[in-house]
Amino acid sequence: MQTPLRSRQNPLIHKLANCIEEIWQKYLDLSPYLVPDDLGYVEGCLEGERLIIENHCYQTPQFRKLHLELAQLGKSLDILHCVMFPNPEYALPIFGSDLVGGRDSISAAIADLSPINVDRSLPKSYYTALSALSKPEFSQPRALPQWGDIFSEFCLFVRPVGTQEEEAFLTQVREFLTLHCQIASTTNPLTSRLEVAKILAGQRYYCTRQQQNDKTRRVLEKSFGSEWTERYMTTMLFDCAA
Ligand code: BLA
Repeated sequence: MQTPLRSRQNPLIHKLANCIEEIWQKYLDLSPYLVPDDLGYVEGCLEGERLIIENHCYQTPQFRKLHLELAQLGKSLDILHCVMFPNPEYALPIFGSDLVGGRDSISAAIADLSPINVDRSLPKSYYTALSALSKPEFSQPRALPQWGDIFSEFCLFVRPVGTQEEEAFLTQVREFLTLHCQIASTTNPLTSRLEVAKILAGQRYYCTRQQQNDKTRRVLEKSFGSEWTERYMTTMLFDCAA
């Protein structure tokens, strides 16, 4: 068997991948999530370098899909992508994280608990818990792109410089994830169909915004072409619940 992709990736990606899975296993009641046959492990190479993608998916009572994706483009680019899609019966924010970089350093590290209700505010329990976290300083904060209006005021988006900032990023994501899993596990489902419809609309908006990330699209298109990429971005990365 091949060695797992993460052991050949940037060390921060390897650590965050392990951290995410540990927290999921510790706090949530995981069951398997069936990934379409041809999308669990994919390799593509149209022009230039080879892109390898490894998908890890689960579901739980509160989350219709927990998605951790690891990807590697040639020797130059390592990627971690993670999204936790709540079941629409639960008024929970969407946890998302993306790490992008080379073997030696990470250029983009982002993590957020993104609100999906109409007024784009987080549930009070989240707001209180997130406000109580210490806010580490990073020397190179990054500005959100235009489509980034989905992110919360607690969104962390930086280029982490050096091991200390990398550890600070990891710690912050661990705290986001821990409080998210703890709050989600004690949240009751909605009973009103109207409320559920509103959640679905919010999740759909989140997905359409994420699908506008041209940087992701370009990497995928180079190895797999535009048709495959469109299918992948709308069914695997950011599929909107029906
Ligand atoms: C940025 N995402 C990027 C970049 C690349 C990718 C190459 C540019 C890195 C940089 O600016 O330094 C590529 N990301 C990918 C690919 C996949 C991926 C190919 O996940 C999957 C196979 N993106 C997400 C999620 C979030 C996210 C869940 O998938 C946030 C929760 C955010 N990625 C995100 C943002 C940027 C980014 C905000 C910066 C975009 C910009 O500056 O224009």
